[in-house]
Amino acid sequence: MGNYKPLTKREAIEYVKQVQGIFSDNADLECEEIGDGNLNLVFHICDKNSDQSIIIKQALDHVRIVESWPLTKERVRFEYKAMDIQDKLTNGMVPKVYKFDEELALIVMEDLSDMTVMRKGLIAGEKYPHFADQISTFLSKTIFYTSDLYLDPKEKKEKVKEFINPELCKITEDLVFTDPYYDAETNNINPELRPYLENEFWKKAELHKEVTILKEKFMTKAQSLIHGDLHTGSIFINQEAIKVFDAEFAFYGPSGFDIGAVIGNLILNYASWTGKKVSREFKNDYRNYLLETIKNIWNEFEMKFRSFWDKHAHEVIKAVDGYQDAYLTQLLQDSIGMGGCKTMRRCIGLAHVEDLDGIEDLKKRAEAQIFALKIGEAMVIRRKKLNSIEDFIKIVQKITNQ
Ligand code: SR1
Ligand code: MG
Repeated sequence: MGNYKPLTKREAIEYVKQVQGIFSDNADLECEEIGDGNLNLVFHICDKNSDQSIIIKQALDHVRIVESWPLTKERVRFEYKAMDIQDKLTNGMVPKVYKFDEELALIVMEDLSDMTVMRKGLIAGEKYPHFADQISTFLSKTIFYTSDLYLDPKEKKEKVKEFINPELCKITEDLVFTDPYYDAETNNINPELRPYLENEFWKKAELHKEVTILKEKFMTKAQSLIHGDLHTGSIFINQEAIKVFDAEFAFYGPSGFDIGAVIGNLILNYASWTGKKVSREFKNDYRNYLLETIKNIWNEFEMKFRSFWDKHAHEVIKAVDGYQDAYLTQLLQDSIGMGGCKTMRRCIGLAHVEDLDGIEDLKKRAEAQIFALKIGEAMVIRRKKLNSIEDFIKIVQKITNQ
């Protein structure tokens, strides 16, 4: 990466002009830097003559929201390679890639800004009736076909090696599984939440132990090639389709981490309605919609996963009575546990979510955060007793009605 430099808007235009086959010679290009994530530069480049547009995502050599925190630019290679695999397995559920430039640590890709970032859609109270079907397809295909259930063991181990992504994993190990459970310097704490953390949350020894068990699983269980950061801000959506993006955290990890990320982020949105000025009817209806979506995601995931297993798992695996059921029960419990950690980190840790931080009144925000923390805690503590997603839905309903 010898010639690396972060691009300016003008340089981004010059760069894209020399990429063959994107814009015509008479294109009149304009560029905006629209990155609002935690790590990267994102350039939106549009041809005023044709309305054609593309995105350049370029890695910075530090965390964008914490300039003093250096970070490998190599993450773009993991993202590019993971997108390629996800694209092939899911028949295009990721943005199209036009060019990968390792030296400049960038990917030129399809502009999907005519779709909505799902988090924003949920905050606005939008419903997406096909989401459970779409995301369960993405999850079941990427999880099954990159695992030992399907791949040749040697090929699988080569893939694990190819996707060793230690720096990005370390971010997750710290920000998701460690820092939220003590008064870490990196945390970002609503002052109205602090008394609850000091008097109750940080004293929960059982919770801390169970989160640490899940952390060890995250660090050691090379089960499938996972996206690694599959929150609702990593999904473009409209009424017809989804596109999953931002796969820079991809590595071989526990399959439940991606499923849990999706569920945990739906739970964050579920909790956020506590602090909002909406009618009781709207709130109840929208929350029911979110719970129904979670239920359908798991049930549709399970159905698809079982059918891939029945058709394509190794014969020796298929021959073991009861293994499929045991695998799926463990996966459900991992998913809910990991999802609980993803829910809690967004209330206490460095990087928050707009669902909760959009609640301006800090007292009301703390109320919603405590509600999310209680659900997150139950997800971790009670995961081992879950036999179905319906068991989990009942737990959420019970906490809601307390
Ligand atoms: C320092 S990076 C903070 C967070 O942003 C990413 O989206 C990941 O969720 C990461 O934990
Ligand atoms: Mg991201």
